[in-house]
Amino acid sequence: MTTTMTPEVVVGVRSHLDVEKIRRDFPALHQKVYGKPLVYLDNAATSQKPQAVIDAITRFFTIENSNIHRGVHYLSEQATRAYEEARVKVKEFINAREAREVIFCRSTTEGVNLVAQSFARRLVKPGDEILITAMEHHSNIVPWQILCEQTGAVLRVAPINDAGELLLPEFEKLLNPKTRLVSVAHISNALGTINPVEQIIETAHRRKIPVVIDGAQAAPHLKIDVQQLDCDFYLFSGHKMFGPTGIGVAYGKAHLLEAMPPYQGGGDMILSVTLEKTTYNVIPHKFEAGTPNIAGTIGLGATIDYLAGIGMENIAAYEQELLEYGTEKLSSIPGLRLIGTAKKKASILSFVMDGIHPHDIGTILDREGIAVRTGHHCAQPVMQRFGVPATVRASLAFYNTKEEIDALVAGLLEAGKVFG
Ligand code: 7TS
Repeated sequence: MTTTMTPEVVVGVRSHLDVEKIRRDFPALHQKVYGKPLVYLDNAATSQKPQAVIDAITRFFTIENSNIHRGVHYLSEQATRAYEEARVKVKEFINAREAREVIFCRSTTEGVNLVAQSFARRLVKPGDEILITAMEHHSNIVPWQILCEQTGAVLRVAPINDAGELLLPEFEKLLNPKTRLVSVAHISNALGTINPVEQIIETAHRRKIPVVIDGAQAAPHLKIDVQQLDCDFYLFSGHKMFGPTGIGVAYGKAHLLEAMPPYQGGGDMILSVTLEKTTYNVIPHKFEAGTPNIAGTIGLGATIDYLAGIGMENIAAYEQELLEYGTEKLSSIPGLRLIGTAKKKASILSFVMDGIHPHDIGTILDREGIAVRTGHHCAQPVMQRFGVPATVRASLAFYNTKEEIDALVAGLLEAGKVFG
């Protein structure tokens, strides 16, 4: 079956990105694999890093390396300053009200677990409900299942349609006096769907239900404004937005974070400790036990500087152009079916081809130097919803080009010939 649907262009303006110039900032893009130029289309798994970020991390370990918040010596002061400057950069990047609402953690995954254990666990009683959607990544399913096992709460799931869009009326029907919390992805990693998070948040807030947004796939593609969204928590990972691995952000409204118990105990999260009693530090430090990922945090700050220099609106506009182009080209391939055809989509192209297993397609593309992800994308319930064991996923970033999409199409036509 051939799908002819073209996603609506979310940003109507044409982009003005100098993609060739941008590509020069990313050293990993300029290598050959199996003698072919690398075509990196696995950005939803993790993205490549600009030289400015690599340099910031190298500079930290070369010159500033020291622990933070504890030394009076020069290097420790320099490292502390750089670490806390990164927090201010994140605050500005997501337009949080205050820098202390930015908690540095390991990743989106750790952020969801933090919110589940530190915020939600105290809220729920047996029979209470947590509401998610049918398009969540395992990171936004399993921590809630663990919470339900611990507390006797029940996980409810709002359904999606065949295009991979959330059914808002069904979602609203599932909100009831037992609903204690809603947690949804801003953008689905397996389908590309951009969820109407403003509406979701408003609908839940009318019933005084707090909302957690999994922003792992949104932070690299969209301008995030947590004040405008009015979400209670917003979670994302540095490594998917061209920054380092091992560093993530858990944004939370200050009054909620202040009322929450610590997630982990250890150094730096305390004001005073006796063997009888410990007094916890103020936010954000209460949630940053132990020596954090200092280099990663400083690298994330450099990432935000880099992205700000390009402009998230420009990135979004260019990626919509790529998405439109890619959707049209892929739709013309005989036997190819796109999984995820929402009207509002980010630059993720998930698909299956008649008679060819996704892993075989991935292997053939790999030999052409084209990196895609094949499998369930840590979203097995999405695969079950669409009745496929796996998909091939090409996920595009602002350094990708139409020529790279042409290379993907050529690789897929080749796979069709080999297996067809
Ligand atoms: N939420 C979403 C929507 C994601 O796409 C991912 C990772 C996560 C949470 C977890 O992020 P982490 O940084 O904590 O691992 N998604 C993917 C992916 O699509 N392919 O590899 C990882």
